[in-house]
Amino acid sequence: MRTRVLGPEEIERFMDSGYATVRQAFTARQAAAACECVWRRMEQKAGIRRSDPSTWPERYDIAEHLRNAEVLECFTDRLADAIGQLVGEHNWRGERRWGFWPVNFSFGRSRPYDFPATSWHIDGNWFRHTVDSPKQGLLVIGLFTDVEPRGGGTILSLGSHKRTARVLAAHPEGMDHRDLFREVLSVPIGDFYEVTGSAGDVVLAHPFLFHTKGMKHRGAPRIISNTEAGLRRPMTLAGAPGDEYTILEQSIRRALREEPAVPSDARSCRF
Ligand SMILES: O=C(O)CCC(=O)C(=O)O
Repeated sequence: MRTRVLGPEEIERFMDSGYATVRQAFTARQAAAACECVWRRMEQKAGIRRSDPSTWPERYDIAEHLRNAEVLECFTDRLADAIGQLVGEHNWRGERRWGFWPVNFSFGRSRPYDFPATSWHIDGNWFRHTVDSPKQGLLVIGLFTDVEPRGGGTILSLGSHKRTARVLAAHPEGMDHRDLFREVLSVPIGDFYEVTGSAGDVVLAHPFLFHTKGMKHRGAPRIISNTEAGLRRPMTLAGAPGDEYTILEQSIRRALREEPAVPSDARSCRF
């Protein structure tokens, strides 16, 4: 019998908090080989040299997919299985690619460490957002370097996917991403969580989960890749009796049924 990558605890974390982690979805050796390609590309595009910290900006985004074999190899069968578990293996479009690449060298190092109140968003500025949209599927965050606490990890607002689901359900005509951000963030968000882990870990985040870049006070440059796991068709959220729902669909159905919870340490945030 085939073993599933995500156990019940991770599935429940995805439904309730909005993310599940696949530890060592690829190896540290594979991650290091992919990082060589990232450094080469940063040098070609922006003159950023690994050997010369004076060329390092606070942050740099390679806004493209990298097609090198070393990079593609990091999209392993194990990762594909975990994605299939959440969105349904036949629903996922199956595109195994990495990009884009937010590299955090020292963002916010001159200020005291805190969770930023700005740049909060969900991904997808290229489509109109609806509660059943197939475009994003998941936010896939691949860690290509180790990320220690305060080491520049992405900050998630746990549970915010539920509020996004409610806002989108109230707008069946769909929303432009900026209108969506404004409406979701018109109330304080909280339950902030910093993504840390080892090179090769992958966080599978809910497509509706608000996140932002974290400050970086420690460690070597942090390299991640953000990609999506687009779906073949819109999600089914209100099917016929007896229909089966994917975990992603179940999470949205649950969010729409539940009473909204007040997040802890909530604060006003914006895009
Ligand atoms: O750099 C990060 O950790 C987050 C980046 C991000 O969310 C984005 O650029 O969409």
